[in-house]
Amino acid sequence: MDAWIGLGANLGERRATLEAALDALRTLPRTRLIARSRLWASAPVDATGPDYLNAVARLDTLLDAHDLLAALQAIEARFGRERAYRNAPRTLDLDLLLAGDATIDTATPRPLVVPHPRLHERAFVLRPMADIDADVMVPGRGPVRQCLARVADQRCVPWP
Ligand code: PH2
Ligand code: MG
Ligand code: MG
Repeated sequence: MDAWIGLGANLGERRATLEAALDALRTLPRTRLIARSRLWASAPVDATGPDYLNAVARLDTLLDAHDLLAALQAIEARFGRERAYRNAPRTLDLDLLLAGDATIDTATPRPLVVPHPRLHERAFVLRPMADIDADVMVPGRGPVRQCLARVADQRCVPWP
């Protein structure tokens, strides 16, 4: 499966956390990290707190979407992720953005929706995706390049 993961952090040592999380993705079982984006900085969207650093990773994995999500949540927990309230500032957020061309919306065994329901309207996801492949298709939404054209007004800048 061609899996795309969104990484975000707006608390703590954001760059170090994201780099360490990318290393954790590299060591997932039955999985290869085939590409990663640059880091991007943006203001919180639909949320409060410090600015975010975001990145995206592309995985080639034999895990299914549920096992991959469980693995992502285990990594978040390892990095001290707390879930105080929806969209609360966080040390690390790992979102399953795309699972190949699958469309999934289920509550069991754990809540899972792919494509991520808001990815097509968020520059902080689309810009790093475009670092890797601007032509990748978001099921039901079109290529990343086309989604990105509609969010050109959202400030999101490469982090040196
Ligand atoms: N994640 C959110 C809510 N808002 N804003 C930015 N800029 N970056 C994020 O990763 C982010 C957000 C919920 O996960
Ligand atoms: Mg998120
Ligand atoms: Mg999340």
